[in-house]
Amino acid sequence: MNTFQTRSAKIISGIVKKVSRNLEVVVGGPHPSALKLDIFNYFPDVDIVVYGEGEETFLDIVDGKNLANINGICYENNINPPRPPITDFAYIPLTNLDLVGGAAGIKRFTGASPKGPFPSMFIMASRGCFGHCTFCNTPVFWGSKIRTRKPEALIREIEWLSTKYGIKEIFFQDDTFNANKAWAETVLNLIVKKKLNKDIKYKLCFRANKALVTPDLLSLAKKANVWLIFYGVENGNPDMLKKIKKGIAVEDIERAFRLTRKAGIKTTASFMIGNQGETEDTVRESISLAKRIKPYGLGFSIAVPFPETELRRHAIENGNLLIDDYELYGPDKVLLRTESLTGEDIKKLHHSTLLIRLLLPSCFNFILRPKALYSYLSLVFQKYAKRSLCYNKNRVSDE
Ligand code: B12
Ligand code: SF4
Repeated sequence: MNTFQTRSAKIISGIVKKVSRNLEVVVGGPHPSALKLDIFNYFPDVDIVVYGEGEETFLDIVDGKNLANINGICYENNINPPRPPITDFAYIPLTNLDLVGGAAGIKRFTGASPKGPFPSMFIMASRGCFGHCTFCNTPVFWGSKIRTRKPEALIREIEWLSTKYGIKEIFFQDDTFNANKAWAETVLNLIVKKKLNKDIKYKLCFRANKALVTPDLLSLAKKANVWLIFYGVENGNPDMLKKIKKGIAVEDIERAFRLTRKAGIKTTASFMIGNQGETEDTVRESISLAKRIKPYGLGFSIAVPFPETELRRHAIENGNLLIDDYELYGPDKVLLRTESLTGEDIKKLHHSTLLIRLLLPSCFNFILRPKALYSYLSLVFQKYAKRSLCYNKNRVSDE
């Protein structure tokens, strides 16, 4: 479970226990991994927390091993020692997609936005990120050491997805595909060599660092049929980028977008609003940067104080945490204020960015899809709408 799934996970664990008190409820994922024993205070029906990577730990649990001897779990009042990070991914089998209905089941999933060719599927090719962004859960969970899978194994996975399930788009959902540039080049070169660039398109996430985004890498990505690259931009103000420890300068961002466009690859820019230190002016600078870099897709999300992040600690220390109860967390919820912005200010600024998205010429193609148009317009005018389209407590219980 992630943090936004707190309420649904609580409901589901309650249902399990209603079926039988003898069923063990195990939770894992980014949220329980951060909270560890604290999970038991929120979830009366959870028996075991798996923290960190779950592959080996969960096997030990279902094999019935004595809980005291299983690393990487919390139970009752105990936090067992952590499990060392997995370094050899070879023994992890491919996901059994037949369990979700095979090719027909995959077609029910329409792919992550911005949408490309269909059917679309994910591959996680590496784990970890060397970044230290204050708002991010990745350094907390996966650590800073990047562990990459073998390029040959990735090629086998792509071939399998293509031949068995007819996949036309693959989204490498690694946090930072170009963190290890040499490895990224090997993977892309192999895709070209094995002609897996003919019928399949790719999208991936890059960091905008000058050393990592080079014309050579981008032209290789284009050759491999990468059609879209996501960049975490976060803010257009240089001091804010330093405060959130992004490790990237505004010039690096502008350069990365310019080079990517020049290589013929589309871009998506993710910005944030409401990190500590944010002011109305810094939001304006973000909007100005968004216009300058002309992304194909653009997102402004409201900062979320995930557990164990520096953002959350800082907000608590400075009395800026507005909502503590994780059950109330969700996208588009204002959970923090800053020294100079109230929650209401942040909400208004966020609304103004939604309008900017509609007006950005480079986003027209992306936005002028009926579904996107409907959701953007609903959000922009939500304060006039009878029922908010935002994720909220009532909506979850309706579902
Ligand atoms: C890809 C991705 C997405 C994709 C997911 C597509 C998909 N169907 O797989 C999309 C784009 C849709 C997405 C959406 C969101 N995401 Co996301 N996403 C990721 C990303 C980059 C990779 C996830 C992944 O597959 N990891 C690989 C697998 C192997 O790891 P895993 O899922 O964590 O599982 C391992 C362990 O956690 C554990 N485990 C997990 N579950 C369980 C359960 C049990 C029982 C056990 C024993 C173990 C266990 O074992 C697994 C194997 O080791 C992560 C960042 C990251 N690097 O992990 C963020 C991340 C998970 N996302 C995050 C967030 C916040 C979101 C959104 C809420 C964003 C938003 N504002 O809307 C939404 C939530 C969607 C939802 N339904 O709730 C945060 C979660 C932080 C938190 N504390 O909650 C992360 C960590 C990003 C970050 N850096 O902060 N996301
Ligand atoms: S670069 Fe991305 S994944 Fe890495 S720490 Fe920063 S936000 Fe997280």
